[in-house]
Amino acid sequence: MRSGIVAIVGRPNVGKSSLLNALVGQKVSITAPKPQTTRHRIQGVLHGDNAQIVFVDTPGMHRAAKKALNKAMNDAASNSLHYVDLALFVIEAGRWTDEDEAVLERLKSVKSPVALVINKVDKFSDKNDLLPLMEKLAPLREWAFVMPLSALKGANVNVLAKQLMERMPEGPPLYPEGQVVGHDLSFTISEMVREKLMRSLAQELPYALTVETEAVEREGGLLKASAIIWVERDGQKKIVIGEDGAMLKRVGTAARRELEEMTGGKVFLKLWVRVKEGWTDDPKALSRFGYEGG
Ligand SMILES: Nc1nc2c(ncn2[C@@H]2O[C@H](COP(=O)(O)OP(=O)(O)OP(=O)(O)O)[C@@H](O)[C@H]2O)c(=O)[nH]1
Ligand SMILES: [Mg+2]
Repeated sequence: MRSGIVAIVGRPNVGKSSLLNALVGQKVSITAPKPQTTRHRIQGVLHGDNAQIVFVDTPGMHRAAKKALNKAMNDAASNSLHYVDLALFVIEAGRWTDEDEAVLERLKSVKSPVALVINKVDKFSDKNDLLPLMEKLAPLREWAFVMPLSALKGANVNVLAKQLMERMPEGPPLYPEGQVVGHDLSFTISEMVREKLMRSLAQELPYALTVETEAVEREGGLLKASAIIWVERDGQKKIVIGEDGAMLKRVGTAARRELEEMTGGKVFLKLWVRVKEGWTDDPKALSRFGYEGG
């Protein structure tokens, strides 16, 4: 039996969470077209015949670390690199930015092997167009391997999984058989609501909110949950609620539907919006909301 831990790191929006979900075959980590979607370390487990891999999805490492929340996110990503058997450095095909460069720099102090994953290759119909970037990156450090793939289309994801399984050290499974998700239902509910908010709200507003699941209880086949959407200002609260509550209703319905699909049963989800001024830069509030190092 082989088992190990693989961290998935990179700048925001390159598709790290999409890759985790593709690797383990179910949605463990939320995704959105906006950068800085993931805010915590998220574990998802791949069970093979003779191997188990615990993947750790991480927040995109970013520069504008002005607020305590940004620092907590960058720390969560950075801290995931201790004690891993391998790190996957994910970049986007055809795009190399200063933020990628900064992640590469951060990886210099990592002792475990690092593999380069070039995601979103589906955006290139002619795969020869990928070669210049691959040639540029190959000599930048020693790579365990270089793997072009598409997390979205599933291209090469199984090849990556196989490569990784062969590289894991011998050892007993870290998770019980069949368990794919590393976190509890409360966290899943908060994240699902936050994903729908990330996808529905324009511009900066998603960065001013967090979701806290207040209560979860099962009543027969029914799952009853309530969650608070915390924002920083009254004006933001109005936008999240929307005209006649339309936005909140849309977000709640979308989150409920997906939770029902996930649990296979009926879900009742109640959402509230509250204001906590300056929570994104307040270590005490961050700690209460479950952020790294808060
Ligand atoms: N075309 C294409 N889009 C992709 C692929 N993988 C991810 N995406 C899209 O890229 C966007 C970002 O994906 P995420 O998985 O949320 O990216 P992330 O790296 O986890 O982002 P952060 O959590 O913000 O750091 C989403 O709109 C995805 O649908 C891919 O292989 N091809
Ligand atoms: Mg993510």
